[in-house]
Order: sequence, then structure tokens, then C-alpha cells
Amino acid sequence: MKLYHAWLSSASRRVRLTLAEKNIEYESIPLDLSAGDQHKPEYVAINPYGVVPTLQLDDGRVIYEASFICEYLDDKVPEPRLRPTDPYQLAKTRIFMRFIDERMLPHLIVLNWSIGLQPMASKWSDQQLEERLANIPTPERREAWSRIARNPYTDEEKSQALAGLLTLVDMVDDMLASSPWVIDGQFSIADIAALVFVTRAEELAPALVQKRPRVVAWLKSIRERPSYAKAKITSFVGGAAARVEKRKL
Ligand SMILES: N[C@@H](CCC(=O)N[C@@H](CS)C(=O)NCC(=O)O)C(=O)O
Repeated sequence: MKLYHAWLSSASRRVRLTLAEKNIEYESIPLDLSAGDQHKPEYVAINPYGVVPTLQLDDGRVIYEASFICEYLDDKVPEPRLRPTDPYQLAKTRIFMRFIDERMLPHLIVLNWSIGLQPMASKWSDQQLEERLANIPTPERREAWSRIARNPYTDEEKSQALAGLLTLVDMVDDMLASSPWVIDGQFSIADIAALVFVTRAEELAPALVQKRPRVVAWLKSIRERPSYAKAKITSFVGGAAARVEKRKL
């Protein structure tokens, strides 16, 4: 299998963690999102949204959308199982993952792109911007890139995004009141999904996360799993700064 991904991408991190939990070997194909690798026609041919991650199977077929890739991997390699078998708990897992995909990811666009992409995109000429936008297949992401390049997210928007992200921390804290994992006593792809967002919340507002002992203990126990090191979940800020630095050379 081949995984097209980006090291700092939350959606990619979820898939790398799932692959590592399952001990699945794969070819890692990191894309440079700031260079627009994800918008190149050859990549859009396999992921029509022009985003990472995409899993390409050995026979060339592709799966995209982080949640669905994780579910596919859990079906394909059943051990260790990373979803509940009980239909109700399984439905809860899927509801939670959809919440993360639809309600949390947009906050990370505001928070992460402002740090990781804006310094570069704001320097593009009008012509460079036009060229970049012309390759982006979806209107939402054209809008997001155009905001980053010309009309950066305001402090108000960033604090709203952080407040939104912190609602997940509260939600996870509540879920952990009755179970060591977010769904029904079993480590699952819902924990993996939540982890990458809570990790980012912790980087942005450490004191607010650290005052929730259940969340702190949950983070610690996931980070102690061998999959965590294997999936290379590095600090976003250090990673983004390093990448900007590298591009200057
Ligand atoms: N719904 C998609 C979202 C994927 C997504 O937004 N990926 C981001 C990185 S986390 C991306 O590729 N951003 C680059 C861009 O939009 O140009 C999924 O869950 O896989």
C-alpha cells in the first residue's frame, strides 16, 4: 500500500497511527502542502478533493477521507480490532468521528494554516495566487487558500477557532468519566481521531488541557503506545517552523 500524506496534517496523522497500531507496512509518500503537491493534476486524479491523506492499494485502487481509510484498515486487518463490535457503540464511534471531521477540522484550518502556510502564501504575487487557485478542485479550499494569501484570519476568528477546538477537550473529558477510552472501554479509531486534535489544543492552550487530569492521563497512555512513535506525531509548531526554515534555504 502507498500512503500519500503530510507529516503535520491531522487527517494524515490519524491514518499513520491506525497503520502503526495494525502493524501494516506501507510506502510513505509525503506531500509538500505548501508547494501545492496536493493540487497537482496527477494527485487530484486519485483524490478529487485535492487533500491528504489518500491510501492507494496494491492494485491501484484508492481510498480517501481519513475516517473511511481508518475503517477500511480495521476491516482489512482485523487484529487488533480498533472499533467496537456492538452496533450501538459502533454507531457512537462513527457519530464521534463525523463530529471531528465536520466540526473540528475547520478550526484547524484557521489555526494551523495561519502558522504553517500564511507566511509563504502572503508573499505570492497576484499571478502566482491565480495559478494556485486555478488548480484547487473545491470552492471551500479555494476560499481558504485565498484567505490565507490575501485576507488572513483575524485574531477574533482564531480565538473562536481555539474555543471550538477546546469544546472537543471538554467532550473527551466527559467521555473519559466513565471509561478509559472515549468509546465503551476500548481503544479505538475514535481515540486516534480525538488524539490528534486534543494534541493540537494542548499545544495552543496547554494550561486548559492540563487542568483536566483524565485527559492528561488519556494522552499519556496513547503516547506510550508503540504506534505513537512509529506514526511520527511531532510538534506542529516545531514542524511548521522547520518547514518554513527549510524553504528559505
Ligand atoms: N475530509 C478529509 C480532509 C482532509 C484534509 O483537509 N486534509 C488537509 C490536511 S489535514 C489538506 O490536505 N490540506 C491541504 C489543502 O487543503 O490544500 C479527510 O478527513 O481526509
